[in-house]
Amino acid sequence: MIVLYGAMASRAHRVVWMLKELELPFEHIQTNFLDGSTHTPAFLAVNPNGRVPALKDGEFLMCESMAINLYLAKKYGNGLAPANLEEDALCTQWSFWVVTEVEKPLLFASANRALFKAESRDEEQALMAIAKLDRPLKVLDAHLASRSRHPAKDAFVVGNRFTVADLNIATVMDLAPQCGISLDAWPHVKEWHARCLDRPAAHDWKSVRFSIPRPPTPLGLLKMFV
Ligand SMILES: N[C@@H](CCC(=O)N[C@@H](CS)C(=O)NCC(=O)O)C(=O)O
Repeated sequence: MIVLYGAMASRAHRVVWMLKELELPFEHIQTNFLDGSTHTPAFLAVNPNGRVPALKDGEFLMCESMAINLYLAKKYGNGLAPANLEEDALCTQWSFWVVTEVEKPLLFASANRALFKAESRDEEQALMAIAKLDRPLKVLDAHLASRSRHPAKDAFVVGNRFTVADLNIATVMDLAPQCGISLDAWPHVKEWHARCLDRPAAHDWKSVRFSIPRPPTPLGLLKMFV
């Protein structure tokens, strides 16, 4: 039996997408990270980091959304899994890439555009964060452009099919369309992202709306995003 901890309005939605792609039944424990539920002794026994998502697969317990998705793809297979060692390396590479290069500026921009209450948003900070996205998204844009087969624009990040690499990158970038962050500057990324989000397994996320409180001090803000 698979158990997923974490509400949809959290990084747990990344794993819900993967579980649905793989058509795996699972128990969903909607642990809310905003009300202290991730810091109870019971939850800390599941994930001592006090964060969601966490996953239990039988007796096996793990955390970290990208690693969970790589595990699920490899264990439960189908075309989403890497087909060989080189694809495995590239799926890992792109999963690390998106959380180190894209996630924080995108989250910061999204918070200042939509996730913080209107009176706590700062458009200048949003624009600075969006500017930081240019370097990594140019890299992804050029990568996808080099893989596009004409006339169809059907490029994928690794191999010539949708894999865990596409899913992991696309799900980190989910906040962009929700939070009014245009991908127009990176047309191949925009087209690829829309195509990924069109997959039925990704649809649950479309209806999720949430807000996060802006930390009261600049240090709190730094701790939240850096
Ligand atoms: N790198 C982790 C980050 C997990 C994370 O920060 N989760 C947030 C919710 S989206 C959380 O649980 N925060 C609770 C806290 O920081 O106390 C992952 O990708 O799984």
